[in-house]
Amino acid sequence: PGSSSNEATNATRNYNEKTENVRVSPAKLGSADIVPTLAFPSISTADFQFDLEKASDIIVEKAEEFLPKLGTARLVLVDLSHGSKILSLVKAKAAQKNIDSARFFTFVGDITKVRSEGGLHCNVIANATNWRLKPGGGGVNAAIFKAAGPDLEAATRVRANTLLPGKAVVVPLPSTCPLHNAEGITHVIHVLGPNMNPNRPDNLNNDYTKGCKTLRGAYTSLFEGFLSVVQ
Ligand code: AR6
Repeated sequence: PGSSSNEATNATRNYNEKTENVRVSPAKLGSADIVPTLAFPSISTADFQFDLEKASDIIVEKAEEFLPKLGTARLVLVDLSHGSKILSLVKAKAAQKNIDSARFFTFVGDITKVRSEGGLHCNVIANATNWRLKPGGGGVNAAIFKAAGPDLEAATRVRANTLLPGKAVVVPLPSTCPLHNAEGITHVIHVLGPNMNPNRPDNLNNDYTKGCKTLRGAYTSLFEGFLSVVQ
């Protein structure tokens, strides 16, 4: 087996045995060996204060729906710490449904450094953004715009200036972008999730009927966007 299957085995081990992430030297990963992989954060569950139980049901439901359409491509939910509640909920629910843990798994680390620091090559990453698609603001949006440098803002503007809740926009990264040349990320998919935080725009006032519909829409748009990159 080539190095990409070692990588998959390591990541699966991480999923199954709850061990620390196993590192694979990026130098060992030739681009021909790479399995198309989307790393995505849990949309709306931190700054936007969306309920974790409901969000984890939706993540698992949508992953299960899209895996058969994605060929060999993988979906990886990423969060910063081993104590992440959303990662444990999703792990447990995915295991209950017998979803293939080599193609859908969780990963602990900074989404802007999954290859260089985590040894997992993801060619596409998702961003939980804001309606203006602007850098900063905190959370994963600030981290991704910072790591990508000004190239990402410019590339985003070519595609869209604003985003509606429940929608996603696929942005190809120029090869000069540090996320592209240092991490091997060719596309960022910005996603706007539903907001339950009264201090942020478009607060849904705890309306989880609307909120769940919008979060489902957000993951549908995200995974369709990834599918369009993979095909
Ligand atoms: N790597 C991986 N996961 C991360 C990282 C990172 N570097 N940083 C945060 N997370 P959030 P939201 C996880 O708040 O709830 C922004 O300011 C985090 O632990 O980033 O959709 C935007 O501009 C959580 O699991 O996004 C919007 O205004 C997940 O990423 C607003 O926040 C999402 O947390 C969007 O809020």
